[in-house]
Amino acid sequence: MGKITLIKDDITKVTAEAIVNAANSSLLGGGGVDGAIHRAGGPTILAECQKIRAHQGGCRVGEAVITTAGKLPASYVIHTVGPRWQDGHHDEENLLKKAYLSCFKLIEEHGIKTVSFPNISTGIYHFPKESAATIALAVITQGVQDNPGIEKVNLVCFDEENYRLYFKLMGEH
Ligand code: AR6
Repeated sequence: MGKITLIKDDITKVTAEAIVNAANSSLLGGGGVDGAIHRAGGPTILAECQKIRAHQGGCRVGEAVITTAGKLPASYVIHTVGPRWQDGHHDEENLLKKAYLSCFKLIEEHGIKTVSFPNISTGIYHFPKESAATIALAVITQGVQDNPGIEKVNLVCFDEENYRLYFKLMGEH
């Protein structure tokens, strides 16, 4: 866990080479962390998202796209789309895993060394937080092991409940 740091903060305030956004398939922004990232980063991020939309028609659940980061303290924003929780029988766990994995694919392709993740799907998409944290930690731990170029991963929790959960689960490793 040496390269993985737990932080309780607003992800737009944390410096890293890449910031992961919990976006939606339209890539046109929204509430939660997506809204915060577009607000803090400024209009260039949305302009790039619109170009991606024109080219490939948005971003499917479980996939990810990359833009620059505008005014954020970062070089890139990786926009991934987590699943909306329905009842647990709509492939939600696998799709959440895929969303994190898609980020690691872009991290590798772009030689990114430091990255901050929010708790994807655990807000407006209502994914149960403990299960989401378990999936996130498993994929992130593996991703860091598989890519020695990664120097630091920030797990940025905004709400107290997620922060406590991650703190507990990371203590168990
Ligand atoms: N910094 C870090 N984490 C944050 C911030 C912030 N500034 N704001 C919220 N969170 P959510 P989702 C946490 O709802 O569930 C958007 O409208 C929040 O506490 O942002 O994946 C998109 O456009 C929660 O733990 O994303 C989609 O339509 C986590 O970020 C939809 O919401 C994720 O909550 C995606 O829903």
